Amino acid sequence: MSSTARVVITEIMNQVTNRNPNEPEFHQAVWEVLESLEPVIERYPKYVEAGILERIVEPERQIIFRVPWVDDHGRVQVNRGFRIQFNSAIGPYKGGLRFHPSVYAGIIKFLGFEQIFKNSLTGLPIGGGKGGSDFDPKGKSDGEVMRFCQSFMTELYRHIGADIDVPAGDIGVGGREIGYLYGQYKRITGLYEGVLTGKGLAYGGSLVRTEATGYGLVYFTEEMLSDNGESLVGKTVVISGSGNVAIYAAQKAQELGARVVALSDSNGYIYDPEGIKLDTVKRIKESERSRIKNYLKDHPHAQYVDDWQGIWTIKCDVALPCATQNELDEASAKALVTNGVIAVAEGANMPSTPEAVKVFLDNKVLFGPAKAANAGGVSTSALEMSQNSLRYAWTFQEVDAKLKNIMINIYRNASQTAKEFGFAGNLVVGANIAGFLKVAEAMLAQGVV
Ligand code: NDP
Ligand code: 2IT
Repeated sequence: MSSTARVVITEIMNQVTNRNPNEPEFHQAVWEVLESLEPVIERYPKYVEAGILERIVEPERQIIFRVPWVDDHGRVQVNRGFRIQFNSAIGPYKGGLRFHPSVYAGIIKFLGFEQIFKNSLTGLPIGGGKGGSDFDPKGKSDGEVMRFCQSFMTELYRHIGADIDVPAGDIGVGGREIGYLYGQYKRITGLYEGVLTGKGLAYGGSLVRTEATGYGLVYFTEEMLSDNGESLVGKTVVISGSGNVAIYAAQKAQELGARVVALSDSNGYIYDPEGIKLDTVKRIKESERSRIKNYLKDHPHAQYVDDWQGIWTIKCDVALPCATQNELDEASAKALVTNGVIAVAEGANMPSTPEAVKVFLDNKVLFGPAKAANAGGVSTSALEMSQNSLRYAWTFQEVDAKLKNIMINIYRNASQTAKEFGFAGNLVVGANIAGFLKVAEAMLAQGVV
């Protein structure tokens, strides 16, 4: 690779680390993209001359705010709220809200940065943004969650809008939270508009949005396998997490003929060699909001292991990390390879460490990076926005068919782009370049803004 391109990206990376100290997740996400862009910089010096790289790594706007609320014991609690509006070159800011105690600016920036390229890959007109709070919904009553969401929206409402910035769910934010957030937005502004996605079906939500990230992940995986003469039929699948993404990935994988044998949460994993019974998991996670180990109460033949990372030592053909960032490290990747894994596709955002990704690529494991593989959620969010603008609702079959088509196109675009730039089979490079090119062209056309 030319040393000039390397010098350019190294300089930009140094600026990013100096400007954003102590934000390792953000640095990791930026470096992965910049490294992939070396061949683009060589071929198109115009992007460097127009300062596209310096601009794309700097969020357009970062909002940090106080979120005070009163708990069930009458005590005042204070959390920190974030919304990072990263890039609006190709559409209004779009991306989820994460409520988890680990949230700080570096997490929201890494997620917002990834979202720019993911949203571009969907082919739909959405820019990149992300937000959230260090609020921990675990163990909170519905009343506490409602009061927190109302306080959060009482600040956020002034920064968002159906044509400005459209948040959605992520870790710790599902249908319940979106409902409370929407109610407060409507109450303050008086607007009945598509300002959030992932809404309930009774008030403007889209069919398939709940299932979309998991279904999309599996459509992507099936396309990746089929392009390599394989399919999910009869395959053993391990999925980490047991939240929204993991549950619906498991459901679609089972529908397509795979056997899903494990799921996890942040404490440990369950292994059911007969195949996970999803009705039980849905009851535990969606209704009871309790722990995955309770699966054994209904299915005593299954095993529970109190070590969430141990899930990657289970022998499988396909691994779908669907919990959180950096959950799959080099040792786990090596264990998967030793056990004969043929495909890994990321449902979570940045779940594989850079060392793990290298192990997969070096060993010719089919590897679907998050930006491409988990884009089904935000794609269906964009379809929800379309339906809200039309004041119309498509059927389940219509939305599902569009989602499947989008995922197949993302796979083909990433795969084709990787080939074009001399990295055939490397979907990390392919997805980063394909996502970047559309945003870069839009930024170039719109001048220095
Ligand atoms: P949920 O809150 O529904 O579920 C999160 C799951 O991951 C839970 O099982 C949780 O376990 C586990 N988890 C969370 N943090 C950790 C941790 N630090 N260590 C181990 N396990 C952890 O979130 P989603 O399913 O929506 O999100 C999962 C991933 O998918 C995230 O990376 C998210 O960014 C990504 N994603 C989500 C999309 C969506 O539409 N929802 C779209 C695209 C990507 P526990 O209950 O113990 O915390
Ligand atoms: O990471 C993601 O793409 C999401 N959490 C979904 C974002 C969205 O706007 O639907």
